[in-house]
Amino acid sequence: MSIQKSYETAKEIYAGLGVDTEKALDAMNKFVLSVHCWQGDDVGGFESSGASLDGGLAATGNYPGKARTPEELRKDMTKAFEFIPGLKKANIHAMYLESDSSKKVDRDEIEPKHFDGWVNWAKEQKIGIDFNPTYFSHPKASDGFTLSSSDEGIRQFWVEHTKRCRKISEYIGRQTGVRSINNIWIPDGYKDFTVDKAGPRERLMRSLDESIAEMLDPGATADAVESKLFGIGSESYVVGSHEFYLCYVMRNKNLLLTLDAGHFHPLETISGKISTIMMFIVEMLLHVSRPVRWDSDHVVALDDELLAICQEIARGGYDYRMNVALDYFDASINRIAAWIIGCRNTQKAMLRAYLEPYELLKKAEAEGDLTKRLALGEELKSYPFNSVWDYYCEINNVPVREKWLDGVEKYENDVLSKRI
Ligand code: RNT
Ligand code: ZN
Repeated sequence: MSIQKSYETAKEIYAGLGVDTEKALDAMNKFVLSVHCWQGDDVGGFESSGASLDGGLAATGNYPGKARTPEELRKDMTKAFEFIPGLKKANIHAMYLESDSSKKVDRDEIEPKHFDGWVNWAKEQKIGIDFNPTYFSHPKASDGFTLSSSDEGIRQFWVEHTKRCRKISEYIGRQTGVRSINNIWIPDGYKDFTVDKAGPRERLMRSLDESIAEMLDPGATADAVESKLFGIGSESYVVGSHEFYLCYVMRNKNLLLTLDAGHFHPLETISGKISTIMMFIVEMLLHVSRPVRWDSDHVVALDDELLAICQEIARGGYDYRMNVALDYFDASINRIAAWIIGCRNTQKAMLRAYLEPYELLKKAEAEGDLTKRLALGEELKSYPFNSVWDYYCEINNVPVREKWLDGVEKYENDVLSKRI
């Protein structure tokens, strides 16, 4: 059966529950996914400092063909984008700067011009760019403390970095015409029993206050803060905890709160937090990731938690108050495929969420018909969502089902395998 025909059938079946598939497709046309550049080079960056990945992060695997230069990374992302439908942004880090000077540009020296390569590429791609200061893989982060450091010189160094990143994000937003979110995540914490838990948090608060004091163009940039429960080497105490940033955002209403799916207790889900937090804050950023036993940053799979996250977004009707980014890095498989799988899964989950007969389910729940709520919810799982997804891919001119894999294999043979 043709894709068009099976879509028409699916449309009819969903209409039986009062679901308008065209409306779901319209919603998908507005859904923007921020794609993290760091999947393409195992969070390496281009500072040529020789520093290896730290800050409690680890990319495992040694699949050949990782991007070694900004050109290669952008080329790889462009390739991945060929197979990902819908609106996209690119999410980059300060460590992905480009400088033509022979002298190394340190983190407290970076300027907007160091990101013109990305800006020009984004203009070609007609996409926006999100930004992240980089507080890891640097000698001044080697003792595990940055914005909360008790060494005043080091603390100031990272405050300066943060200020510069905010300006860069504003510049990017103005250049691309799409607001750029500047997401702040620091690795600060202790491996073992910590006595003074307040001190580092007081310093982090001071550093953030200093960093965000200058009001920037809200049309071009916004700041987000990302918490974490633990990292490798900070198992016992993390300065920037969920409670810390939750409270900080409550006090600084123009900040976004970032929830990373891998940054909580393994049995704790971010889907369960969204409806509460969105009642109290203006805007949220999600880092969609897949923790396996720990914050392992596995490629996002179409699993129950991803569906639950997307359902919360669709049910909440948050529109422009919710921003969705991906955050994972798997070096054990083809990196282009890793991007495509995670992106397409997130979009599939979003489409499935938009195809939910929310009003019907809500009504059953409100009327106390919990049998119907469960029955419908379960039957929905075998509704022909796939026909709508295939159709969505087709009208967006990207390969349907696994056909994208051929394109990735070709790229691996022609391009990636030559990188030795
Ligand atoms: C780390 C955070 C952070 C990073 C990226 C590279 O645990 O999730 O978002 O993964 O900034
Ligand atoms: Zn994250």
